[in-house]
Amino acid sequence: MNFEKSRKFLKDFERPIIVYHKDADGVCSAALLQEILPGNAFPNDGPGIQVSEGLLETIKNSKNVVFLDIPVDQLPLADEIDQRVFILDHHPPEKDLTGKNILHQNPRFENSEAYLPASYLTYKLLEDRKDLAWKAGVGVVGDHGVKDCQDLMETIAEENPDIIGEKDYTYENIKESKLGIIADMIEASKVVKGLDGIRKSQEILRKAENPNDVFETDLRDFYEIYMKELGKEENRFERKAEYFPKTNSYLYGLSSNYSLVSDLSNRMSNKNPESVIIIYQKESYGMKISGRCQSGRVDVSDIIKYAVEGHGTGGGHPQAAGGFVERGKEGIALERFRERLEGIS
Ligand SMILES: [Mn+2]
Repeated sequence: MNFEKSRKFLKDFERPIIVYHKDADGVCSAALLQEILPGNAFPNDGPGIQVSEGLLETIKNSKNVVFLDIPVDQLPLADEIDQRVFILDHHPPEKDLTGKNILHQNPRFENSEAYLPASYLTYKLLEDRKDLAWKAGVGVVGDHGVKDCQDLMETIAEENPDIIGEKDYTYENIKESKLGIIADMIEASKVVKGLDGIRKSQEILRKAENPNDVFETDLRDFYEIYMKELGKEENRFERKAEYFPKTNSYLYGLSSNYSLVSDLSNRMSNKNPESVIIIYQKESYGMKISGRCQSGRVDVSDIIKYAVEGHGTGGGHPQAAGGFVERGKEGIALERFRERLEGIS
């Protein structure tokens, strides 16, 4: 990726609108970019990767726009905006939007296998700010990107040795370190407070001068609520999940009011890497689904697509996928899951 080209392109950007993905990687990339380019940052506030009508208006009224960690090429809004736009993303791209007014950077244009989270890329864009490596590290661990970002982990170990722990920088080790806890704190802010939580996280990460600044904030309270809730659901899962021995699979409906489908499926899947884990949560507007099978023994993306067909959307990776079913069709999807997990078809 050509960072020099990006720096040049951004040179005449003045107080841009920065739109970042509503997760730890997005939050941290925006906080890092604000170090060199002050501007108002907004999380994408539509479903999934989309933005609301209101935010779209704000975007259109700004001279310069930056998108961080958002695959803009997969959104209809690419045709709607004609100001200068900088996109820094790492999701598998569908097309390169680079044109007269747009610079679209994604390491996958050159290497489709690259897994370099947006906060790692933003850190590289800054140049020589080793003191900020930890902020990039938070985004990287939040996005499960530790493996390909070893150089960043080494810099963090030099700058803030107490937050990274073991010398062996695997995802599992980093996840347990203070760095991993900060990433979980951001996730917790979203689970407990929704978009307002993400906005709060972004403000805190922007202002924090060192990792300890983050621990003494409201995020800590969100984290405590989140961990307690997740623990409760974990216990309930052990007692109540439907088990399908033939396929070594679990199907479980959350009782929490917090949106924990993907966090609980990650957690249960870490404990049972060989099992298929399907977690669902009924909401007033439909049902959210998250599936995992870490060993890759079964393609969960395929199972979810089958279960939601005709009544929702679903997909992702073979080992980790998600989906959504329209209100009123939850029962149909659950029956299809049971049919598949029982191993009949
Ligand atoms: Mn990301």
